[in-house]
Amino acid sequence: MTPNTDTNDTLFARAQRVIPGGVNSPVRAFKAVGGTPRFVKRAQGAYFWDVEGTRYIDYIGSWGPMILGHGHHAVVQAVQQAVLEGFSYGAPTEREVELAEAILRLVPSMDMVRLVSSGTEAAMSAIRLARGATGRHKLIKFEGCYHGHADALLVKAGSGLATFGNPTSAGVPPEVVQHTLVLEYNNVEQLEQAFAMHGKELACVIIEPIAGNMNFVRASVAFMQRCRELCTEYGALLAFDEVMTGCRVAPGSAQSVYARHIPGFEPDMTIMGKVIGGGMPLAAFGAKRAVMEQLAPLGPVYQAGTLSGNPVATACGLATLAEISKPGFFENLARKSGALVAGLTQAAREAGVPLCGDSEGGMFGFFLLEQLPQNYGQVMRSDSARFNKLFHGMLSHGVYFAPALYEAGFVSAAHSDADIEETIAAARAVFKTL
Ligand code: KE4
Repeated sequence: MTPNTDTNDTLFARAQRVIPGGVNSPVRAFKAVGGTPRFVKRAQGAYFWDVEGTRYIDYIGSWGPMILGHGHHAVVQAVQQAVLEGFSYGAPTEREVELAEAILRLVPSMDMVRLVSSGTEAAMSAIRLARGATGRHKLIKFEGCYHGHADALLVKAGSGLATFGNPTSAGVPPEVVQHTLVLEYNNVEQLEQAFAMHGKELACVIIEPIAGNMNFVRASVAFMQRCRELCTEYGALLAFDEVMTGCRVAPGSAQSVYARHIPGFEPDMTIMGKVIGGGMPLAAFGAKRAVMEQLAPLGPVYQAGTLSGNPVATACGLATLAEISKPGFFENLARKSGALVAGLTQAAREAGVPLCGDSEGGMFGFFLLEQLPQNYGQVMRSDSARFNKLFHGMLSHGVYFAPALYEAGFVSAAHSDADIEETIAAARAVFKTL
């Protein structure tokens, strides 16, 4: 076999001839940071190697799923065994029941769950279910939160609370987003006004409880408490999009973090993905039994999928959840994420670079700002040119952060203390060049 002479550049040029932008998901194209994306040849543990043989400490981990690190032996073994039994049946399997039971043990706010193949599909289906279960059409989302690319969710704020959303993407007819109201994250006053105006027409409020699509912005406890109270008062469903935070920030996901501050706190619906599939195409949405039984084949809300509950993906997810459920797993993960953020903050301070960060479990974020932002407008005050220089500086030191300042970072169980220290040492050198 001739040695692969492809470089990242030649592969990117070749890819762009046959795939739009050379990638199968836009953020991978490095458009926000410039330069050439790294084409992954293989990955193991906390690292991946690109086609040129360069090793990177991977803080993306497939945008969250790879919480154990790449190629965990127990997961590889489970997947290898599963494929020997068949790739896909289009018929029910015990493993789907086992995974559903495992998810419900971890996230007890749900009585039932439906498995699907992507976070987009899970969020889209959850919205339809909320609308079908309440008989209402309108929904609230928040600027800066991303819930996949279903038409009704590709929407930016209208001009004020009386006007509903405008499409953020070509190809989305205005009438599709006319029921979607976009509010400012963490803005209690706006939320209360919106409910006063539209509360009885609202099917749901969908929110990223820790917004990883704004890098890392927490909903304040006060804001989350008002979301819960107003949804209850007006009969709207509170839908937690935990595709990113699910089983990533805590075993019980972000909702268990809020329950520490708000006694008895529960959302009405939960949307999950990424970690529960362990890197294979698997996501889920769930709610209390009365809501979930509105779904086909029991109820009038239709939803379906050829590969839903795929036997290989469920094997991958089950093996992953078994590992994260072991004693000490999240304590160790949180310690490493915290050490990384603290080290980056200290290194930046030594170089006179404003940087603040936050972390929860195995998810972290940092901003080239003096203070942690509370909403999208504040996040976008970041100096993008300086961030891009930081990104490429770290890349040249073999550290792979998210190629966009509004994306979160992820630490896996495979990241060692030495990896964290190497990352901080690299940052110390790069901050001096900013
Ligand atoms: P997918 O359809 O990409 O599986 O999931 C959509 C989705 C839904 N909800 C949340 C909170 C999400 O973060 C996502 C997807 N996350 C992005 C990262 N920001 C995936 C990376 C990408 O788009 O390539």
